[in-house]
Amino acid sequence: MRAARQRRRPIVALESAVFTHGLPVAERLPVAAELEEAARQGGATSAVIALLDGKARVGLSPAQLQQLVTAPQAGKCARGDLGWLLAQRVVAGTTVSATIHIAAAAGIDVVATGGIGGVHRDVAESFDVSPDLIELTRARVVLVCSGAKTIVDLRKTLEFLETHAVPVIGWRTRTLPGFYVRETRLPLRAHADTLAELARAVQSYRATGYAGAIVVANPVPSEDALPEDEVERLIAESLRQAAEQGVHGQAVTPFLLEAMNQRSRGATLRANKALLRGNARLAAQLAVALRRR
Ligand code: PSU
Ligand code: MN
Repeated sequence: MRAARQRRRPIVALESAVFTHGLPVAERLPVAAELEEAARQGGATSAVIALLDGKARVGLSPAQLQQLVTAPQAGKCARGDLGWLLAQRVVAGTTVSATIHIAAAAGIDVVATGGIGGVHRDVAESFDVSPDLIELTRARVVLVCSGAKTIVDLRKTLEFLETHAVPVIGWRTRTLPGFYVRETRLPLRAHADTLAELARAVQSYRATGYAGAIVVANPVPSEDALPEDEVERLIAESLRQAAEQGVHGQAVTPFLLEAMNQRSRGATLRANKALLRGNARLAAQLAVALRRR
């Protein structure tokens, strides 16, 4: 990472809550290695962002990565937790909101993740809106993702971004991807089919003074995508199971991910890993294209 910076090589920052909370323990190190390799194939150096020993780290050594994924009680750091968790000197994975804040402060232009948080289905009662959406309005990065996490209300999430003038550009798609699903019925107002076109759009946002995030929406690779009705069924069944077992708060997402993975006999995890690799690779290619211009 330091060498890449000194040589001004393209860098892609990676979100780390996926390594502390999003993936089963046995998958974490292998997936981290796969994402590093995907970014390298795309032409960039990857830098995992996480909190270790009271510091916000940008790029981890193999030993630090090991420490992150094996920490028995790793924190999940959103933007609003940052100061507190740093002061506590705990090990924590950073969600999109904290990751893009730290990346922008470090001067990194492109960040990759699986899915952003969003507006929750029960927002009218819960008021649950992910801080990811707020931070996207003010962190100067391009964020490559495959939509939002499956359990949120995608339509409301897209409306929120539109209201706050956060651009969402489809990568070779005209609709918002639905995480495990390639297409939804939610049309996007911008889409790019080539890296040059995408890089040009990013630059024209910057040239007109836009200093927030630009979301690039990259569908899960077709080989590993799931049909929409199947995903809806998996979510409904898993939500019911979570309610029956009284799971709530921060435990809900990991519970649902595991329940869906079991019900789908591994298909959701396969799709999750495939989209993470695809996003790291596209983010790297875009970092290269932005550097060229
Ligand atoms: N997408 C997933 N699973 C996740 C996340 C995204 O499929 O666990 C993580 C990301 O780190 C994202 C965060 O930034 O969830 C949003 O969490 P919340 O809804 O608590 O804001
Ligand atoms: Mn929330």
